Formats: sequence, C-alpha cells, structure tokens
Amino acid sequence: MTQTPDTRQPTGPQDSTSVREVDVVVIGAGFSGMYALYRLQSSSLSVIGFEAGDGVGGTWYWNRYPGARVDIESMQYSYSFDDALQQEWQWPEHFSAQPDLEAYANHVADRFDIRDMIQFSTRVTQLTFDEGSDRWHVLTDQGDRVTARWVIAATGSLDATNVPDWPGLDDFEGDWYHTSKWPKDGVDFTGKRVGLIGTGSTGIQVTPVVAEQAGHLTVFQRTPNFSVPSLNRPLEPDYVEDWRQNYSDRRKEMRGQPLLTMSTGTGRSMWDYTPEEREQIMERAWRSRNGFELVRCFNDVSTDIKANDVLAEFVRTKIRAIVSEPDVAELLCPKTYPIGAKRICVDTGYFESFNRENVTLVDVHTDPITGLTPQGLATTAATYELDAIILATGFDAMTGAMERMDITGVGGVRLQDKWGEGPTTYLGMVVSGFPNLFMVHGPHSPSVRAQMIMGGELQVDWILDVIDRLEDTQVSRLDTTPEWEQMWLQEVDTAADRTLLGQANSWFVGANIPGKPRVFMIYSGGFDQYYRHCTDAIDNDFRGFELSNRREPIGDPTTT
Ligand code: NA7
Repeated sequence: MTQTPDTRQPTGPQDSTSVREVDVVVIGAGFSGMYALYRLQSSSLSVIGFEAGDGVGGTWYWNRYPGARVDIESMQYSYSFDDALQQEWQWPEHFSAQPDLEAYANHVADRFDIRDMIQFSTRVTQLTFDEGSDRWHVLTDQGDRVTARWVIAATGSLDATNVPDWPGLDDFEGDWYHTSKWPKDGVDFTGKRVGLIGTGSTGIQVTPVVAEQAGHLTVFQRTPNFSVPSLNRPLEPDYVEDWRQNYSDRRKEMRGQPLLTMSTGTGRSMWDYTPEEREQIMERAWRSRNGFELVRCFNDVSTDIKANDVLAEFVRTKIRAIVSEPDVAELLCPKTYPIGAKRICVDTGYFESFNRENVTLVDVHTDPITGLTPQGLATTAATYELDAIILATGFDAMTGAMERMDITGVGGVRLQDKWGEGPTTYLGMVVSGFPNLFMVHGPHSPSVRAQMIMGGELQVDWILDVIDRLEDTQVSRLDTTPEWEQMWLQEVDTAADRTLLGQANSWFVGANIPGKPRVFMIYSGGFDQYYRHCTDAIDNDFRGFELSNRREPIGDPTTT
C-alpha cells in the first residue's frame, strides 16, 4: 500500500533539541480536531495541531476506498457552528461520497484559516505527563518535542486499522489493501480476481463498485449485516432551499435528539399498530431514503426483542426478494443478532451485486480463513486464487487510537495498562491519572451512536468551556477519580442494558479484536442525555473532577 506524499505542507523534522511550549496540543485534524482549532483561534491560548495524514478530514481523508459514502443525510452531516457556511456549501447528493466530504473539510480548513495551525504528516507517538509542571510532553514521529498544558485527542473512534493476524499475508504475491488506508491514486481492478474480506458498512459499500470493475469478485463473509438501500440521488434544489431556510430550527431540533439527527420515526410502539399498519410503516421507511432511520420507525425496536424480530424479518424478506439464488439470499440474511445491534448499513446495490455472474459469496463463518498463500487465500474448506485482496476488516475501535500512542500519566502508569481490562473514563472524555487530557469521541462517549460532526462540536464546546473556566481560576490540573469512572461505567452499562446492543458480537463491545476485553464501549443513552450529564458536572461545581494548582518549572521527563 502506498500513500502519495503531499507537497503542500512544510512538515520536515524539527530540531530534536528544541522543545516548543504551547498551551494546547490538538491531535487529529478530522472534523472534531478542526473545530477545536477553529474555536481556539479566537482564544488567547497558543495551540498547535498534529495530523498523521497530509491533509484534513480524518475518517474522510483516510477512508477513500471505492464506494466510500456517509450513511447520514448530507444536509445533516455537516458543521452547525457557522450559518454562512451551511448556507453557502453545496452538497451534490443526499448521501455524500468521500471526495465530497474531503472537499468540504478542505473548504472549511481554508475558509477559517485552520490549515496553518496544523503540522501535517506528523504522528504523535508519545505523551508523558510531568507531575511537577502539570504539562504534557508530546513527542512525534518527526522528532518534535512540545510541552502543553492541555491536550485534546481528537483521534477518532475508528482510526486504528484491524489487520487480522493471518499467516502468509507477507507471502501473498498479489496486492492487498486495507480499506481505510486506500492509495490516493485509486486501484484499477479491471479484469482481476479480487477477494473482499468483511461485510460491515465498508465491505457493503465496496462490493457493488468493485463488482462493476473486477473480472471476478469473491466476497468472504463471516457475519451478514442488515442493510437498507440509500436510494441516493442528486439533491433537489427545493429540498436544499427548504433546509437552508430552516437550518437554525432544525439544528436546534437535532441537538435535542438522541442521535443528533432529525427523527422520522413514529415515536410509538410497534404494538400500537395492526400488522397491516406496521407493514405499511416499515415499507414507507424502507423507501424513505432516510438511511438507517428504518430502525427508528418504532420506538421499541432497539429495546423489545419481539418488535425487533418483526423488523428484522421484514428486512430478511427484502433480501430474499432481491437476491435471485435462494441459498445465497439465505446466507446474506442476518439471523444471529437483533437488527440495529450492529450499526445498520446503508447501501447502493449491495444485495443486487450477488445476482451478477462475476460475484461469489463465500461463508467464512462455517469455514474460517486459515491464511493467505502466495496465490490467494485459504479457508478450512478450500483455496481461492486471487490477484488482489481487499481487507474491509474494520478497526480496533474506540480505544485503538489512544492505546497506539504511548501515553503515560501520573505515577508512570501507562494508558494501555490502565485499560487492560477495558476502558474506564469519566463522561467518555477524561481518564483518572491522565490529567488535562481530553478525548473527543472517546470510549464511553456516544461516538458513532450520534451524528459525529455535531457530536464532536458539542464535546469540543464542553472541553473548551472547561479549559476557559480553569484558565480563569488559575487551576493547573484537572483530573477525575476511579470512583467517578466506576460511576460513569455503571451509567454506560445501564444505558446499554436497556437496549439489545449487547446481543451482537460487534466492535461496540470489542468483539471484533481477538483478546480484547468484552465491555460496552459506547454510551447509548442518547446524546441529549449524555450532554446533560456533561453540563451538569460543570454546573455542579465540577462534580466528579479534582482540581488543583501545582504549576512549577517545566522539567522534561523524556530526557531522563
Ligand atoms: P466492521 O463493521 O467492523 O466490519 C468488519 C468486517 O470484517 C465484518 O464483517 C467482520 O466480520 C469482518 N472480519 C473481521 N475480521 C475478520 C476475520 N478474521 N475473518 C473474517 N472476517 C473478518 O468495519 P467497517 O469498516 O465495515 O465499518 C466500521 C464502521 O464504519 C461502521 O460501523 C460504521 O460506523 C462506519 P464479523 O462481523 O466480525 O464476523
């Protein structure tokens, strides 16, 4: 896999002896990191942003695989902080493709002069807390040494790639690609025998596009997924105008919603309706072009297994109607977990792809992959000759990005060790023993269980409000305690227990990574509730936090 070097940014290694001092380091220039930098522009704090990629956009910079597209409506999946921006930006389609999202990120970076605040092609490799000065010492892979009073890790929920530990990967004589590290120049699969492993949101988006190009596409499926047709199309001018005229009210409404999106559901129980009425409502939702809103057409689908079964069977019936070969259709029907317990996918012709002559589905649940060979891939049942392999195998989600940085907090404790049995946080944003370090979309926050651009804005607003208040009162250290982490863990578990989310082996519970502790990693009580917890904590005299001031001269623990 190759990445094209970016010549736009001067990012060479720094003089390894010089240590830069700033007030705030922001890690990551995805949508949340960019918003943090934008907000910090107007503060008196000095700031530097580090970004591993050579451009802005985060998830939408890295995930440039064929078919990459967001599963939330474009008019909603955008920043809300600036009305002029939302009035002027023109989304081409109802569900935006990766190039449009990346273009939007670049537009925002230029429009608000954010780019100069970021050092690109620079990965933060080490964070060490200096207890003497209450500062973080930050090292990068470019040799930068920076100290900061505050660190905002906007490193994303889905950044650390999961490449399964199969024997033979290095011996494979063809090319292999992980979808989230896709070459910038694209890949030409014309006439090739391509293997695609993984049928999550990503694999489901890749399949129809690569099927059009490849000589033959073999899809290796371990677990089938529920997917709804996006019915994507160009945005109609009247629709856009309507949104523009009502943006302010709609954003307000979205902020009060659990998923930070406009709800199109009935808001009522499935059992309030006759079977015929239910069928009509589900059919309307299937054709509604509102993506995963299907799971919200009744308010008990995510909590009542019987209601869930009815909707799941509705989708299975759709799959059986689309896929002409009954055995293949049956294999594509999810039956082992409730609908919505894994994030439901939104596709463009996924199930239809299996009606093509050049697409084959292979069940690697029954016959698992045993490894790669020089010529292709082997399962316990057969071998497959392939010219190229696409890994749509997902991420070491939620904790991976943080754990892959070497983070050492108070008393020399490493974050990886502290999280050995699963992550602990307070409000999904801070970790006890790791003072002055904030995470955006971190474990135990709503993360992907809400519209992530607006969720990121709200978390960043909260973080900067905290920093502002502490700066005013000369507090140099903000920490939380293990007791408050346990309280929040309980809150996360209680919210999850009210739903059916725990019944799937998904990355929500870390089940996709062998050996990862199985704990619920996402706050699923709704962003509206979540934010109430966050603001209440500040309003109640920083409930759950320990504040202190022990600012002393700066040492440099990385040199000792
Ligand atoms: P996901 O949803 O984690 O999907 C990864 C897929 O890869 C899934 O089908 C996995 O099967 C499969 N997988 C992973 N490891 C293996 C091995 N060892 N063998 C066979 N198959 C494997 O990642 P995505 O990138 O699709 O989507 C991530 C999020 O992005 C998504 O939820 C949206 O929020 C956007 P499994 O289901 O674990 O059996």
